[in-house]
Amino acid sequence: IASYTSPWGWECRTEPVDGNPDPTQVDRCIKVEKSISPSATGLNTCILTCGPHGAIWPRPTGPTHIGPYTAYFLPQNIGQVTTTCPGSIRHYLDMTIEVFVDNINKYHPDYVDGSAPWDGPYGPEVTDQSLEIHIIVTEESMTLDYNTDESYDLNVVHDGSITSATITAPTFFGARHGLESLSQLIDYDEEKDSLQVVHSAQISDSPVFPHRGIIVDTARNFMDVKSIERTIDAMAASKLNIFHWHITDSHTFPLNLENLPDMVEWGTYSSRHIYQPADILHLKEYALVRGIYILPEFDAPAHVGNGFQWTEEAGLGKVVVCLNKEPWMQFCVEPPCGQFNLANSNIYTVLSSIYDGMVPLFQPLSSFHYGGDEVNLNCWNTTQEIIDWMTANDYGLSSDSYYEQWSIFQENARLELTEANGDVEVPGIIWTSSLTESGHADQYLDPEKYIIQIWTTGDDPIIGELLEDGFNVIFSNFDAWYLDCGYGAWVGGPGNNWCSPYKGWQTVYENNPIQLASDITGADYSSQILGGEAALWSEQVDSLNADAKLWPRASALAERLWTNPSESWRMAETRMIHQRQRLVARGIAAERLQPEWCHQNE
Ligand code: CP6
Repeated sequence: IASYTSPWGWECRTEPVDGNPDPTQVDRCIKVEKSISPSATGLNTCILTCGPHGAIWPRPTGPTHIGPYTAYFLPQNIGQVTTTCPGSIRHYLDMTIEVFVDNINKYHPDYVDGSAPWDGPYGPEVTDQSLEIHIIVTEESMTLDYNTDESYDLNVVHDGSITSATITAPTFFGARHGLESLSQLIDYDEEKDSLQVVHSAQISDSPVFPHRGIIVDTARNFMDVKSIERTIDAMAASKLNIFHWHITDSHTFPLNLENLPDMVEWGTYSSRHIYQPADILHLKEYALVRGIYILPEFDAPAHVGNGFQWTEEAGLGKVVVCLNKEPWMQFCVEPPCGQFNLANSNIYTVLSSIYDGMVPLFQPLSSFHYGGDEVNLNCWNTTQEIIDWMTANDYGLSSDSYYEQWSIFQENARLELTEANGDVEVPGIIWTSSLTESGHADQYLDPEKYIIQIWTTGDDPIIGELLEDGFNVIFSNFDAWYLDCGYGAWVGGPGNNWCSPYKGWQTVYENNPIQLASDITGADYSSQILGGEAALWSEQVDSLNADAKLWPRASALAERLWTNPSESWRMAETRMIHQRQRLVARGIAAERLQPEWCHQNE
């Protein structure tokens, strides 16, 4: 059972419910006890100052000291804010400071639509206090990629009436994380109807993994722009930095590309289920201000379908085969089936137009996701046009012949994307598939060019093979980091609605990529592990339930990837419960973790 005493005398512990034979398996409560008396000059607040890491999520990785006292202040008494930085990024720092101020206003329980009623009445212990913020950034770059230094130092001091917070970071991204941590040293105080901020803190912090993401699917069901903004807000609250956007699939193509208006004309559920170019540009900027890169995915050569029907009338022939082919189980893992028609060289005309349309919306690209998962050879080798083409070109008809053609498609896709990106090569990401298995990955894929995203379980030997072949990898194990229950919940047919086992935040938290890799290989491949992503496939998700599916479980992922703790989830439980409350304060409908009684019974 987790129990620790902070240096200043707070005892924070979790307790089993009396009499339960297995106390580790029940909902437990957080008891926080005060063992020293409040000082005359400050108030003691365990929630902000409990334990060595206060309420900061994810837990900082460097030396951290958080003092025992807090000072009241009102958001309108944020005094001086200074930024010392290259001129080109001041605009972004200003915007991220605005987000910070909005976030701390949101701690007020009566916050609505951009404002909170700070109406007091307040005594001098509140009104005489102010908060000053100083931010120092040295680098000019606004690009978030695997070389970006996201570290920051945060120093908070108090002189009697002014609490002064100084954030020093090499990059904008580090500074933003520093502000995030500062916002987590602040909370609402019920009794004074005021904010309070920790008196003194010194934090040095930087992430263990550079790739800390969520993959969101908007093809099976549409997510509106507001719900994507909320997802980005919640990611920022946990210092996640990659919004991997699985925009399209065989079901729909909801992205309106100016050079290819036919795609949405044919490929969306309705005219209301479309992302306009302006939506993408808005979200890209919205994410950047919050320290997040939007990683676009165009999944191919499988997982394509609706949207491409226009090509026949346009004289380009059939670009997708097997669309709606039945019985679908023989040709894909989930209906409607659909794969690019290898026999039609116009697939490259269309593919390069898609990339030409996408790149300007998502640029500057730090990386690109090609999908590449779940190709079903049976679709290709039962399609007469493809059989004829394979035969006419002497490619052969064996499985290996099809793998060879698939790998050529992948190489062509990479070349087209690079050309669309002004001949600038970016790291390509692909899902694990039969093309990334031993005997294929080493033959067909260059570890200098591709990062492999692993979605099978953490004990899959493919992980060891890929690492030994020199690939950099991203973990998304479906037994720990798939938060949707997946198509598995319904693909077995009507009446099959299991979601078992449900992955609690503890399961998410305990999934440790470095540990899994070393269990498989017996070696240390941590330098090839870039990080991980939680997946929210959208067969059973839309704008209304995405929040609760993602949060706070994706926050557990965030601490695994930022901190990579060696302690169990038990040591994180107090902070996790507070992080969930923080998400709720910020407007995220995060899932409840325990009864309110547990707080009120303190
Ligand atoms: N869609 C796409 C999916 C899945 C994948 N790719 C998926 C596979 C298995 C489970 C859940 C989702 N729905 N395009 C696999 C990467 Cl359990």
